[in-house]
Amino acid sequence: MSNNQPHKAVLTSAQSGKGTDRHADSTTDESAATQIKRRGFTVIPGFLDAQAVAGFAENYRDGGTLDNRMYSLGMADANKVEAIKPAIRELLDKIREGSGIDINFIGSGVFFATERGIDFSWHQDHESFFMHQTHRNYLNLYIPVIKPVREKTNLSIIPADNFAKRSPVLWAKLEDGGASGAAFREGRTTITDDCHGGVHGTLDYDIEELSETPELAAGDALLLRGDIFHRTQDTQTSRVALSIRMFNDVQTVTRRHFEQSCPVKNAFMERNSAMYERIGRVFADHESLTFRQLMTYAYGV
Ligand SMILES: O=C(O)CCC(=O)C(=O)O
Ligand SMILES: [Fe+2]
Repeated sequence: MSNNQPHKAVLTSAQSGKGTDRHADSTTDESAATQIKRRGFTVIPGFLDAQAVAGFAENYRDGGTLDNRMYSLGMADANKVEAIKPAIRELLDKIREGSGIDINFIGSGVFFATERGIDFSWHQDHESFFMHQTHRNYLNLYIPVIKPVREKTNLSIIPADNFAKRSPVLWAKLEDGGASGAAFREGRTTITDDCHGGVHGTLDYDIEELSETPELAAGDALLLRGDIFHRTQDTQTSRVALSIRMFNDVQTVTRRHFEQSCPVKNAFMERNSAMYERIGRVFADHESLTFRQLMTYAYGV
């Protein structure tokens, strides 16, 4: 997962003219819902006010670390996340109809901090896909809370429409999916399937050519679908982002999917073994169940 590829210059919204800056809505007049559906993301400037930003920044500095040896994530305070849930629900209600994304559960929050070694190359998220088995109805609300420089250390993304326009067949295969990596070497980008092993396909160009980097100030939110490829823009500044995952827990999950494995998935499972062992014990008794049932049986919640 480390970002060992040389980075090409990243297109900013101003350079690309695609309107992904904080005024995207006013310049393109496209609603958040339509943008999520068409492009896979939307930006909400000033989603958190200065006080909430300061509260999460303090929480990061004083807070705990998640027990996951794959990467070091800070843990957000549950009460602080609870306090912003009404605003999140309002946002989800606003996008539900136009995007077709139906979320009924707002999860807990983690912090991605470059000072803790976060520096990810292109990927679709892995662990959420191992757990939920789909990224349909799955969103990442990503909000920098310590952000020294607006144009640096953001999340670079591959908008769905950019991918679909250039490589429609491969994107059709990847849409709603997850647990993929993308690496450019000798003129080709290889997209690996880190759930089943092997590759999903290759691009005969650098995936970087499709990328955009919405520039975020502290408190601005990037709402990103789980199937969208993304990477750390750079690690030149010490940035901390709050990430809250939201999904639909009526989704069915199966033992068959859980048991699919490959070396990359095995590495995740070894380094976050407590969680996968709990989940594995539930699947030992159930061939399929809803995600909500899985959480109830595994954690009693
Ligand atoms: O904060 C970063 O640079 C990476 C974040 C990420 O990969 C995620 O939110 O899934
Ligand atoms: Fe990610």
